[in-house]
Parts: sequence; C-alpha cells; structure tokens
Amino acid sequence: MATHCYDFGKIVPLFALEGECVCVQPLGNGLINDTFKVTTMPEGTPDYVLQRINTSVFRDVPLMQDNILRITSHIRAKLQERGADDIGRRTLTVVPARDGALFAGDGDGGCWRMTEFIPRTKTLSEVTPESAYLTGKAFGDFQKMLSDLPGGPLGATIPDFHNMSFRLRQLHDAVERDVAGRLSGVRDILDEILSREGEMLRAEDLHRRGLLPKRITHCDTKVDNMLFDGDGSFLCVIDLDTTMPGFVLSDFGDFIRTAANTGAEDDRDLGRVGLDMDIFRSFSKGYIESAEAFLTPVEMENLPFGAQMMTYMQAVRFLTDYLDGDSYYKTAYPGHNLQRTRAQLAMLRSIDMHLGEMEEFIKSLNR
Ligand code: GN1
Ligand code: MG
Repeated sequence: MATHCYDFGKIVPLFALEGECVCVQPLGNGLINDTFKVTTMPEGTPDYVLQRINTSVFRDVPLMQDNILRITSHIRAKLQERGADDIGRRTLTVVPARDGALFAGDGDGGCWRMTEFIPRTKTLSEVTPESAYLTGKAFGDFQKMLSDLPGGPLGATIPDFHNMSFRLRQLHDAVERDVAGRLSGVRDILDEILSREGEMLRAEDLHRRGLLPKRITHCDTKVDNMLFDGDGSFLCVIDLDTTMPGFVLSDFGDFIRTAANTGAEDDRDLGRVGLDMDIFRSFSKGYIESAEAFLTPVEMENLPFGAQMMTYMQAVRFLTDYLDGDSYYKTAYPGHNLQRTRAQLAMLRSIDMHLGEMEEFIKSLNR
C-alpha cells in the first residue's frame, strides 16, 4: 500500500463531496493507483473513494476520466430503462472536483479523482461456482450494455494495453537492457516464455485477418475488481480505467486467470496454483448466456485460448517489470515480480492441461 504521506486536509476539499471528512484510510490492493476511503459525517452522507492516479501509467487523465463518465452514464441510463433498483450500487458514480473537472491536481504534482463509495459490498477471495455464474452473466451484460455507447469509440487510455506483440517487444527490450542485472537468474523462465511467442499472437493474427472484432472491453477483469452484495450476488464492476476497445477474449481470460485460480496471483506455494474447472464451467455458462447474442463463432471457440493468452501476457508483464528493476507494479518484497511470474506460469501449465476439456465444454454450450 501507499507509503507516502499526503495532505488529505488539502486534497479532500478539492472535491464536491457531501458532509464533512472525518477519516481517510487506504483501500483495496491495486497495483497501480493509490486508493483511499474517505469517511464522512453526519450519518447518512455518502462515503467516498479517493484515488491518486498513477500518471506515468495513465498519461492522458482527461481522456480516461471522460471515458469513465461516458461509460457510467450510459450504464446508468440502461439500468434506469430496465427499471433496475439500487442503481447507485450497480455502477460507479463519479464525484467531480469543485471546479467541475473530473479530476484535480494537488499542486504537488499529484492528480486525484473521486467516486462514491458503494456501501455494504465485498470482494471475493473465494469465488464459488454460483458467484462465478452470476459474474459471467453480469460481464456479458456489461459488454452488451456498452455495445451501443454513443459518441464514437472510446479512446485507448493505455495504447496497446493488451497487444501481445507490444508486450513481447517490451520484454525483449528489457532483456536487452538488463538494467537491474537480473537476466542471468531468469534464463529458464525466459526460455519457457519465448518458446511460446508465436502461438500467443493468435488474437492479433485473427484480428488482422478480419476474423476477430474489437469491442468495448474492461481489460482488467480480475476478481478484485468486482463488487458483490452481502449474499454473494454480483453488484458491479469497478476500476474502469482500462475500459477501451479490445478482444472479448481478454476479459474472459483475465477472470479465469484470477478467479478460477486455486491459488493467488503471486502465490509463494506453486503447489496451490491451478485451474478450478468448476469455476471455469460456471463462469462460461453465465457469460455465454448473456453474450451469445453478439459473440461470433470465432470468439466463442477461442475463449479457452483467452485464458491461456491472459495468463501468459501477465507472466510476460511481470517478468518485464522484474528485469526493469520493478518500476511498474507495486511490490511488497524483493523478487515479488519474479514470484508473480512463476505463479502465472504455473497457472498457464494447468490451463494447458485442461485446454481440451475447456474447449469441449464451450462447444457443449454452443446451441
Ligand atoms: C494492474 O492496479 P490493478 O491491480 O487494478 C494492471 C493490470 C494487471 C493487474 C495484475 C493499468 O491492475 O493490467 O492485470 O495489475 N493494471 C494496469 O494484478 O497495468
Ligand atoms: Mg486496474
């Protein structure tokens, strides 16, 4: 978590919040931005989520905030049309700065934004088949709701974010530079990764040949980015920073990579890491139920590949950052990015073993 000291007495009043701030505490475990919960008084006024945006990762904050406002306004309108209840808990509510902007500078180089805190929610460290099914349904629905977003395509907040050839190029550059002198210790892992470069470019190949479309996708569907109600039912997806045009395979795959992992993303015990087929089946069933109306046969049959692709891409990104001296992801201990890489590769091997079974299951859903 953030170790910096921020002057919240100065930062919080930049935003148009209700009530009086009584407490600011670190929130969540994101690897990029610094996130805080702002508690207010009196009882009945909303609490807030305050974030310091990592501007070396998100270089175009106005574009990102504009995207988020467009996405949340559109989803809110759709939910209203459907007569949904509890709309304030089913999508994020952006809180503007007092000057009307969607973010605020603190005068010390920091860039901040705020949303309403959604009360009485939990994130799921232990996903059950039931919650995976509901999450799959909700995710298909999220993509469907955004399919007619007005105002033209969303801008890319991070260009080439899930572009595999770009990520591999970054790895090759990091290997060449070896700035932290760590290359000699990772030769075995690097060889394993590089031996699979070609097969992992399949999505971009299909796209180039006009066979795989880009749609609006979330691009960070890890399970930590989903809020559930007290009873385990899915409420909403958060962290919309990277919602932009991409392949549905990314979103499907990133959920499987994280939620269907019997271990943690950075597990120190690789014996715990592996694919949970029950979670895979439940999520796939829910996802296809709401997404089959728009998914093409090529998208459908490549969903299991999406799980391989995203797990592999995460291994590539963690190893790149390890070689670069840990400059991108927050780390909790020396070698954390290397452990993350190893855990992703263990997950990938487990997905590989189940690939045939996964493909059969997706086929069986394809009515
Ligand atoms: C980062 O900050 P967080 O935890 O939401 C990363 C994702 C990775 C994820 C791995 C902008 O997301 O792409 O999948 O870590 N976000 C960015 O846990 O790079
Ligand atoms: Mg994120």
